[in-house]
Amino acid sequence: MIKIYEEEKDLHILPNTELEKKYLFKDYGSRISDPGDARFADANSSFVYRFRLIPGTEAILKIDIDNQYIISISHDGSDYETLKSSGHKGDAGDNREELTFDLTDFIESPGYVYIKIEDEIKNNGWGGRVYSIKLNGTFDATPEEEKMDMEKKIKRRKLDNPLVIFEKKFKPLDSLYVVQREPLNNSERVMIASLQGLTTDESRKIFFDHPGYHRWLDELEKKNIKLIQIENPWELLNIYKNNIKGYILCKKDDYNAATSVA
Ligand SMILES: [Ca+2]
Repeated sequence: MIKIYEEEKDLHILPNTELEKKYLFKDYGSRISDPGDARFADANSSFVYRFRLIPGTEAILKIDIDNQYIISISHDGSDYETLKSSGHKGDAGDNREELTFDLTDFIESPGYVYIKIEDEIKNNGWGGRVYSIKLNGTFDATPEEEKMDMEKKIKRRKLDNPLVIFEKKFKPLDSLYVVQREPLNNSERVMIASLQGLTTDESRKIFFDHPGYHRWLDELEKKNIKLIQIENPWELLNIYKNNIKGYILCKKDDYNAATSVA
């Protein structure tokens, strides 16, 4: 059982503060501007903020920024897509503005959002300069260790099959015992159905044949599955005796209860 810790937050991050340290995930050579009120990335430098939000909740990001910037976003810190490029070719920050981005549809499990700032034109200074980051949303406050366990579980599950959590491997089918359903009385039918349940892990299984099911047999024969006709259903008890640990004797009308108990 994984518990999700949620925390409503209206974050307001200013560069070069303790609060910023908490969310500044990677700093590849960015600098603090002279009055100390902004962080900028010139040439090939960049910086990345990381947040953990709850998927399916609303999240609004506001970035106060100027100069030549590219703002990009990622789920995992490696594949980024551009949120906005400044298109600014000039120098001094005459293009400063607070940009707003709705991240609601972007957040997906396990909830990480990476925001990267870099220089749009690498060879002329005046790289992207951030004055503040605001993020209003529902944050995932799950302790880091639990969060990592959860990610591992999700990754493992994705590797196998995104839809399968528990998987049972069956032996491939090579042949079938075919029992005609019509001649059997109810008790015999219950016995055969129970045997079918006990032999799901065998490579030779039991098929209950009646007119509506013939086409399945035709298909199986095409796939070279050997069909073995069984005249006397009691033979099967002998064949599969090693699969049977006991039996429940029931009256004619009690077999629903009896099979539940079994
Ligand atoms: Ca530049």
